[in-house]
Amino acid sequence: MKIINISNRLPITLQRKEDELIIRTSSGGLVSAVESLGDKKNELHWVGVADFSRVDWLKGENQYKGDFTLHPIFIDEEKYKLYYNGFSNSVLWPLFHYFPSFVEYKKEYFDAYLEVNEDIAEQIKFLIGPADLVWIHDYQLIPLASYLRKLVPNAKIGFFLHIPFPSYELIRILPKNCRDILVKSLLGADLLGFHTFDYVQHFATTIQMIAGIQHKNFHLQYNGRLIKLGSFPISVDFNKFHQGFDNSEVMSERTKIKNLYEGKKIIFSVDRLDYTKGIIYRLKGYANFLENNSEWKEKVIFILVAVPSRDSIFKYAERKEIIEKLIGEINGKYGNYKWSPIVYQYGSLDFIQLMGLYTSCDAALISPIRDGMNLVAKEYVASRKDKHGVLLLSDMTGAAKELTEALLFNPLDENEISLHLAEALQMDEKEQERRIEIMQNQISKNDVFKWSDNFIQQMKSIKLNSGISKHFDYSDRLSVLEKYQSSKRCLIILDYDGTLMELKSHPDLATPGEEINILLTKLCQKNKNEVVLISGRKKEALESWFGKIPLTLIAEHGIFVRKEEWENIITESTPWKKDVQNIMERFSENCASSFVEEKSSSLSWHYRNADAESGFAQSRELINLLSDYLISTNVNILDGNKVVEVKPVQANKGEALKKMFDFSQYDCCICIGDDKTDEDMFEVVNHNKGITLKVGKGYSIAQYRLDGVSHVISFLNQLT
Ligand code: ADQ
Repeated sequence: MKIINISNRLPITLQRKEDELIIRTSSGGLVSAVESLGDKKNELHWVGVADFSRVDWLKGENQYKGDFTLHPIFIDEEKYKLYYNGFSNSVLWPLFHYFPSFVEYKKEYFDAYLEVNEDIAEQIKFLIGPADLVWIHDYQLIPLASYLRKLVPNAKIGFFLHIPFPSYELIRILPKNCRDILVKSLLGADLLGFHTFDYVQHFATTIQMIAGIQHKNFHLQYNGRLIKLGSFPISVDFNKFHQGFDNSEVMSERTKIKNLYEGKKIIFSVDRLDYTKGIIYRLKGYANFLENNSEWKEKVIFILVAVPSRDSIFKYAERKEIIEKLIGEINGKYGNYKWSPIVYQYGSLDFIQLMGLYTSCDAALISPIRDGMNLVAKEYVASRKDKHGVLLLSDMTGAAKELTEALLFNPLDENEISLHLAEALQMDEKEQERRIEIMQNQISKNDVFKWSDNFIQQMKSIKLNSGISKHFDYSDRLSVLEKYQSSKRCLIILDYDGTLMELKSHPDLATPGEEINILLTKLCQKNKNEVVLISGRKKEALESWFGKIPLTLIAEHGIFVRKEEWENIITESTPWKKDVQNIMERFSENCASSFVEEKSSSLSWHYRNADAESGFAQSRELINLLSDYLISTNVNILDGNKVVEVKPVQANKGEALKKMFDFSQYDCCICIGDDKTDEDMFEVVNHNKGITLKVGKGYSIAQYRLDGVSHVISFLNQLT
């Protein structure tokens, strides 16, 4: 089996020095995490865009001795700029980090972005075998899964987003065509991973608002496939940073730093120079601290290291200027010729230097305005084998969800930063130890190897063709008929609309004809049969159509049941109904040809006859509004096929069947339905070893699939 890792960058750099080519392997957490997945059974491959020429690669590739088979993708330089600096980093990056005013959308950026993703898919499609796992990383490659899905329909594909997935309100800022393509194309994957549950939740809401797809336990059904959403908080190589404390070079670096700043407390921060990292507010917070705590004059030093990043993009270059000016101002205002309160380095650190700083500082000040996770925070905690030091962490980072023993703060609040700095510098050692220990426990148990292993295990458990019920062919029909004939008691459960009757433009038009009445009557005449008709319809409709046939009737998705007399099996009150009806009526007024259907315990807003686009748009607004309005009520908002339905949670076809029937009394059970709500009864019937049949297309957990209503009728006729 191959694990094919795909990210924007390869895990190497290849540089030409005069006539010589030098390959260096990268040593970040992601690289080691993926490396750790390799063994005799798993071949490791890495696909990424080359930042070197094809000629250099051909000359230099055999110098690479790492664990991956590398597949550089060569892309025209101009197109790459539009894809990378353009759409990826001037649209997606700011938008997903809640900087909408920094977004510079251009159509040519988006076009290039799609083209590069399509190119990558074309170039690697031959690589993917039936047993292989494809793991795509990050926002530069959002559309890749769907391009690959078209080319290799059975590929097992996972996608992990390293940055936040923002609220739908941000996503809707993008032009409609662009946001629809982006979000739907993620559904080409089988597994979608995010750092935190917030991001998972945001994605789930977005996909419902954009594509009308509702999740069930964070599983989505799309194009006949099941897609799983999950939270996989990335982490660091805990042991590398923890054991690094005792590395002799790190020890000597630490001693040097401590000697250099003897008698002073050290505050440290390190990040890429990026506007999302909150460096300006961090500096202002520190200035506020100096202003209000003059006793710390000459007794504290802030070492701020920023690594150059995307500096050809204006917003980044601009930020650098502002930051450097501010540092000058703070040093000028608070410092003197013997002491600069800020020591600034614009450049990279190697591992020894980074560890030297992590392990010699008294506090790490990490203040992103938004950050998907933030690994610096976890590295810092892991490195403190001495259990000293204080972590000050922005509560806008993914890491803040796990590192709750940090001093958490709002990164935009200079005053809070200042107060926390004062607290950190005075914190006694016992308290430091207590906090660090709890956080180290958390990180060591959930290190980056566990992260990658979890993701891959989840991918391995993806069942191909799940949700694709088997076509009910001649031999299946025969074996079901045989089972039916040899049975002593048979429970036959039938949905109505879309199963026994074609869907009509208005519910009132779907009156059953003579043929159905005769068929149902015949089925009931066989003594061994118990025939159940289960529907979302009102009891009055079922009674008027089928009242004379000795069926068990279940109306309103299980609220009312008629064996002999009608009975209300769910007696929950519905105090929300009047208000929901008013809301729905308002939507009907605004959306021509839509209408409200009222049932005893539920309400539906139908937009089947409305203009498709505005009907859908209005339905999103309605769902949004109802979700807020009904937040602590015991109801389900069902995003159905051109209908939004509000019903009590207990009104569920599966639950009704469980309540009404003891399945062990039957040696045969046949259940047929077409709609999302029928999946609840399929679940119960499958569990009780019955036979389930889905009518029409779409995801289903039913065992078999029938093409349409006429096939249902012909099969039922065979039973009689
Ligand atoms: P980044 O935005 O790059 O990552 P982060 O998670 O903090 O942010 O990772 C930065 C890495 O670079 C750390 O390993 C750190 O040690 C290193 N680093 C930073 N400054 C450095 C310097 N001056 N010299 C040397 N090394 C330096 C993106 C997302 C994050 C997410 C990660 C992983 O934005 O939210 O946590 O991916 O998914």
